[in-house]
Amino acid sequence: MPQTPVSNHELAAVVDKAIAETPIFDIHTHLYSAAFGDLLLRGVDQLVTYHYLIAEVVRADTSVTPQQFYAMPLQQRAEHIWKTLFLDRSPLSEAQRGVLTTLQAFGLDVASRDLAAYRRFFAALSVDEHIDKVFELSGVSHVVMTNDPFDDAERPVWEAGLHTDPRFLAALRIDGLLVFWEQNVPKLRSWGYDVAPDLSGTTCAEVHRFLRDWTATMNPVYLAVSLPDTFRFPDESACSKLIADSVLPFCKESGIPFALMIGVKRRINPALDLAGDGVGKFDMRSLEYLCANYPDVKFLATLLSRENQHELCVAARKFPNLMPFGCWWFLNDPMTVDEITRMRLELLGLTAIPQHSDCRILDQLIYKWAHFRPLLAKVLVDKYTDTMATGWQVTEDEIRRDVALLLRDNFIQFAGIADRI
Ligand code: FIX
Ligand code: ZN
Repeated sequence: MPQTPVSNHELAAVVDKAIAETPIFDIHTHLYSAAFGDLLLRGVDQLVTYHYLIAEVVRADTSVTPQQFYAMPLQQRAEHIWKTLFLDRSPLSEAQRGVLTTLQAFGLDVASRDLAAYRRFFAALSVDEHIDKVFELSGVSHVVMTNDPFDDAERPVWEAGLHTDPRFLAALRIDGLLVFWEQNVPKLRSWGYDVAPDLSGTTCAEVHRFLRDWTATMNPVYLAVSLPDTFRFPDESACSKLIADSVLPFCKESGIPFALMIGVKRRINPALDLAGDGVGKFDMRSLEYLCANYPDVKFLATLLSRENQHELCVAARKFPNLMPFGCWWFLNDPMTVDEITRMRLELLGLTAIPQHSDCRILDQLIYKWAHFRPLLAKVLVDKYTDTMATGWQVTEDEIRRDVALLLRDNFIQFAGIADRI
């Protein structure tokens, strides 16, 4: 029975319903399954001390230096942020609002401003109850983790085969190879890989073997690296040579995508630690070179600079093996999410991945997606309205199909993991 076309009057409600009912596939987070123990951050004190809020609190109260802040125990840091950013002034920033959206979703009394009561609520949740509740409230079906073999706390969990939760998929993060090569050579050698700092001898073949070994252990849905705005390819750096001689041959051989996250200026203010990173505009020629010269490799890409977004869309129009994703970090704010999502739909149609959460704390899964849904809905209603103005008709099933492409199927198809979901 063919469906009746959606009227302009019905459109917004149909789009909202389709978005609300589509299980989201969150392709980049820093979350961990329960098997990883304390690596999984959760609860209101972690939520309130998110590094985005640390950057905001050191501006708001300069009487407390970053050093003094970081010397505080977690609860005291949370109380300082709660007072400074929520009580002494209204919480209007995206990260501040996110805390409140999350508390509201759990049914807590946000108007009470009672941090102690919020703590009691979260303290009563076991880790399994907490994970289940957050997946339920967030509407997310799967998250992709950020998994680092060089992390001494994480590696033993993999080696013991303890991770089994199918909602948490792995991404093999290789900053330890590409960004911190020289300092990790001793570790690689201690694990039996015959590598040398100058990449001589069997180094590149051994790095290829390392990638195969950790792929066998983690079964990652992609390889990922976060690269500075100054990243260039090809050049004479160890990073470039390892990409050319180990990573790309491995990705071609395995079919596993390579996710490039480019544009961070790490620790422009070292005193802020994780909160001290900045942003810089990247020269797109290197990404265009990679896509053009390695047509058999699938590249996921997210760029940190707002100024790079239009170039990324144009490049994606030229290279089917390039999949833009997310409104990353400093771009995950209503203004830039609207601008970038609209730009992608207008230049790429329904062939990009509009968002990822980058959550570091379990509970953020709720607010990152609760904030994104209405922004996506607004842009989609505008675009369907423009198309329908030509006389084109669209049904509810087609809108559901389109929304599923954006929130899950574009990634599942690009990564070739339909058989795992
Ligand atoms: O490189 C990355 O994965 C970045 O997302 C992180 O380093 C960053 O701290 C972050 O969490 C941004 O949202
Ligand atoms: Zn991240």
